[in-house]
Amino acid sequence: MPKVFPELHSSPVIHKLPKPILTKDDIPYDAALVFNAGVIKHEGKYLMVFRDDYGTDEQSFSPEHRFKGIKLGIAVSDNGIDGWKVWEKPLIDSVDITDSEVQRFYDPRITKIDGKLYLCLAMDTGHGIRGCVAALNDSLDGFELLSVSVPDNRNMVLFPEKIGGLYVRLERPFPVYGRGDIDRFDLWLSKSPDLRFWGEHALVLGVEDVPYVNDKIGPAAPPVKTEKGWLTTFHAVDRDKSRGKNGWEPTWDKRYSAGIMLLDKDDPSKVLGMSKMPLIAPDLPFETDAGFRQNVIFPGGMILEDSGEVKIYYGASDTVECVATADVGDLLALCTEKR
Ligand code: M1P
Repeated sequence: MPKVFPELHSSPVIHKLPKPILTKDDIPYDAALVFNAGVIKHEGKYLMVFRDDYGTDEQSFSPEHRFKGIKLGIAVSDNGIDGWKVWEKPLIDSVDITDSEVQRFYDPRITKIDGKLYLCLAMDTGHGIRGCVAALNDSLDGFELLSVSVPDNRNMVLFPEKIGGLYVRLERPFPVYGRGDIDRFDLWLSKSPDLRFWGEHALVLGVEDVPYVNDKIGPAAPPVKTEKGWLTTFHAVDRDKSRGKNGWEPTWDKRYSAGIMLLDKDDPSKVLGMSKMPLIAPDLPFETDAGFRQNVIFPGGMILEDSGEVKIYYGASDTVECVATADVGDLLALCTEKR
């Protein structure tokens, strides 16, 4: 495993907005932590599905409170940056889940395929963490689960079109045996004829392939198509001595940054190139020194504008939702440069 880099910085090609774009103060119902959103362009607006999580104290994590009131909410903006209007009613509230096996849905990612909106969700259950693919209702007030993986798997993202006649997703199973004594989770791909049955599983990127990671990686935002191939972010975790606090606990040894790579247009299990250093690292004060769980950058949405600007949406410190921008040419250059 690579040595740990004491400091990581965002790439110079990244322009972070200096303040979060959505926080609990913007939510018209009870909210504590608003983060890890999926974002897409839809009907001329920007549509965000965000996670609104636990309270911030130890009692909220106790077995009797832990999964209560965890919601997925919807927000819409004209420009994808500000003026987010949050819907009065969440898309789902964990208190309304009727299946006693299911505890909560979280970390939504959203993709449009052939004009239809799909969500990928993590689902905590009584028997492990499962990855879901779901069809969002046209009225955006509910979803139908199309497939639910076996445990443990999460961080799924769908490609926005079929490739070679099949739907494709990236995902992050969690192997607990055979990969050493810390997490060591890798990024995988599966294919499906109908979004229900998944197969042809292939390893895309191993944790040891990323020079600034010593713990785990996982898919982040759904890939975007460019003339050179599929551009996609991933979250990348390195562990060291304490890096700030984790909720009410004084220490937290993980740091989450975002990497970027380019996948082959016709065979996205093939990595054509990858930036050797992080694309986005925690480096603003509210990312490093504040928030519920410090030093966490967790992208869930990426939009390529006609102008070549790329908007990357990310949760910071498991507390707020943020956006950064970059030029698509610069992102491609990062993935192909030889350094
Ligand atoms: O707290 C950081 C992140 O931890 C988990 O991410 P993963 O196990 O995929 O690396 C998730 O709970 C995620 O929501 C959270 O932001």
